[in-house]
Amino acid sequence: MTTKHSIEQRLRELREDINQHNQNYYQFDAPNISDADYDVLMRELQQLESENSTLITYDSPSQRVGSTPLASFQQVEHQVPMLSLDNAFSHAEFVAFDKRVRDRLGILDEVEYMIEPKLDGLAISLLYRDGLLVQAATRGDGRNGENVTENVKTIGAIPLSLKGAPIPSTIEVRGEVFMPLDGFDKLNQRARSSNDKLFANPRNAAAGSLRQLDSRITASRPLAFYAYGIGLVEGVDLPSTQNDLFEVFVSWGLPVCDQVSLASNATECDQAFLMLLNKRSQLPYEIDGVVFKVNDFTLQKQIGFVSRAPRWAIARKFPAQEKTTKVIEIDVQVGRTGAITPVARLSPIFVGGVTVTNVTLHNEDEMRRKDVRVGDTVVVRRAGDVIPEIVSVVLERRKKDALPFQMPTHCPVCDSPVERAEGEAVVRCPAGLYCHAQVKESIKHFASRKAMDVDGLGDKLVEQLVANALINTPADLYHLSKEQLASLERMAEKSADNLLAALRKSKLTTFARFLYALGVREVGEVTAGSLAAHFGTLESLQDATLEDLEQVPDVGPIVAQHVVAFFELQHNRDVIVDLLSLGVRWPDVQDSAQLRNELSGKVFVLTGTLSTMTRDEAKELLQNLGAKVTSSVSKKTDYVVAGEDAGSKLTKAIALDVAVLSEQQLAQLITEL
Ligand code: D41
Repeated sequence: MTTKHSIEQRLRELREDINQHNQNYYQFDAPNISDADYDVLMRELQQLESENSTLITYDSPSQRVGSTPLASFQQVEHQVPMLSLDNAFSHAEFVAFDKRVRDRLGILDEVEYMIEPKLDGLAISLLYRDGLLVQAATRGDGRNGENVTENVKTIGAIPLSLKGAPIPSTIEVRGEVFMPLDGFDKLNQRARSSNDKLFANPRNAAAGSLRQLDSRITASRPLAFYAYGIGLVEGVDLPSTQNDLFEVFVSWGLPVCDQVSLASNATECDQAFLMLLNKRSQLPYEIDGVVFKVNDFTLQKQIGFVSRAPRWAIARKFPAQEKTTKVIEIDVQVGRTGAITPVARLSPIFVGGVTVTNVTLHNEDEMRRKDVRVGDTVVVRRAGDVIPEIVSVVLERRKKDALPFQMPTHCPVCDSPVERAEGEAVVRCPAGLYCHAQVKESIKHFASRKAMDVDGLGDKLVEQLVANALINTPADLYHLSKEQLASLERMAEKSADNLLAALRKSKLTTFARFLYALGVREVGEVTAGSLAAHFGTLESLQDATLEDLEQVPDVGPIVAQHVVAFFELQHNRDVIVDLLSLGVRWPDVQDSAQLRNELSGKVFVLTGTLSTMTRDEAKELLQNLGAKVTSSVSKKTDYVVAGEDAGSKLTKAIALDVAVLSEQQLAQLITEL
């Protein structure tokens, strides 16, 4: 007969076994059990627990499967702020860092550094009380993060309870949550086969996975974790170096990176950097640099930190990554303004954290300079968050019969003969809105976030709508019926309703947004804002002459010509009449001459939470009134608008004697204009 005692005994065994297997797998990368056998243990545990629910413990491995979705993440304050890392981009910058460290310490010769790969994931803080994981929070702004405990508990690499002795009564363990490359590839393969959106890189995948409100989704994502630091600690004496801290982490069952080392001086740091750079492509996870930390905690304390980063640590970033791959095809794309750009289709290549399959070659001149041909082996570069580019062709590997690329003489979409204006590098299809490609692109632009902001109208949908001849101009969007929408591929009634609601909502806009949405050549967001502020009404803009237009700040003769040419076209005037009759409208723009005296050119910084609008809305409002809105406070700032819970920006404003306005004072300032 099974007694309560024997059940407890078996539960304990199962939990210990499973925890040990988890540690073997995640920490030592040495599983000694098959996935199937692991599942058998897990199922037995779950079965026993479901029959004896009073015996479920907080840290049982069964608690990792995720639970019902949250409505939102709570904010949590970090007991000790999570600092960030300063960067060095060269050996010289690292040497300067080392010199600063030694100068501060008065050490003439050498300082020992701990060297850690810089994992490309998200920093996280784990709070253990009496050995139990009670809270996990993202870094946020370093002081307040989001409570992601439910999600973090699903990460197998993170122990739900610390083991060994002595265990601190309280400890915040800091480390990086990341997605190993094999897991990332599998996740994207899965996404591809179910036609879901692919993740751009492992970092985004890790961030997206951790930010799920439904922890069951997080549980299905292959996340991992390495510990590298601590916040608050109580009830235990810490070791005296960063290197020893790693050993203590391991003794508690926390995973740490095994590619760490010690260096006794700057020269050895440089060697270690080059070693890791070399190893980078063989590592099972993405790293984007190397972190150097003064190893001795006493020295760290002496050196201290500045507001957001310790002075005793630095991250040296890797240079831009380059890889070679093959050009499968060179297509040409027709943009919104008819510009025809060659696009190289590449054999997919993982470089600088993303898989690259298309690279635009901008224009014919660049194409000629680089002389990229179909079948060529090319060097692809991606630095940081920059758009990937083809650096050069590996000429030794060019096939003898490879032919130079020829720009088409006719538009690949509407077959009009292409044109190249004198002095311009770009070849264009002159057909304007008679060309389907340009229709599609201009409608996509019209609906985009900074234009009319039609939520949920993606590129694919616009393409379908144009291809099925349901729309031909931006105004046609507002003629669409629910039946028409619901008849499209991958559109159900609900999504049709949502889109119609989004379209209705988009009709109330601002004059500046409307102008930008029209897609006049050379009229970007900023110029649209200037035009709106200057002319105030559509009528006066439409009637403006070249001379009138050139009065506007940052409008030159070329922009002026494009504006005049746009409004001269009957087709454009018709579309505008159509849009207005369908209910597109905006509040009156205030008298511009008056505004120019009051707010124009004034520099605002918004901080904290506003109660009557979002910060983005406030920003738009101020910009429409001719003010500038920037993100950091300096002597050049005229006003800081401080909402609820304003933090460091407010402190800085006070320190610099910059005028601080409450939300109410801002409202008053605007109404008094
Ligand atoms: O691997 C990393 N991404 C990493 C990040 C690391 N190995 N060490 C780090 N150490 C720190 C300090 C020195 C401030 C404790 C870090 C980070 N910070 C960090 N990452 C993102 C914000 C801060």
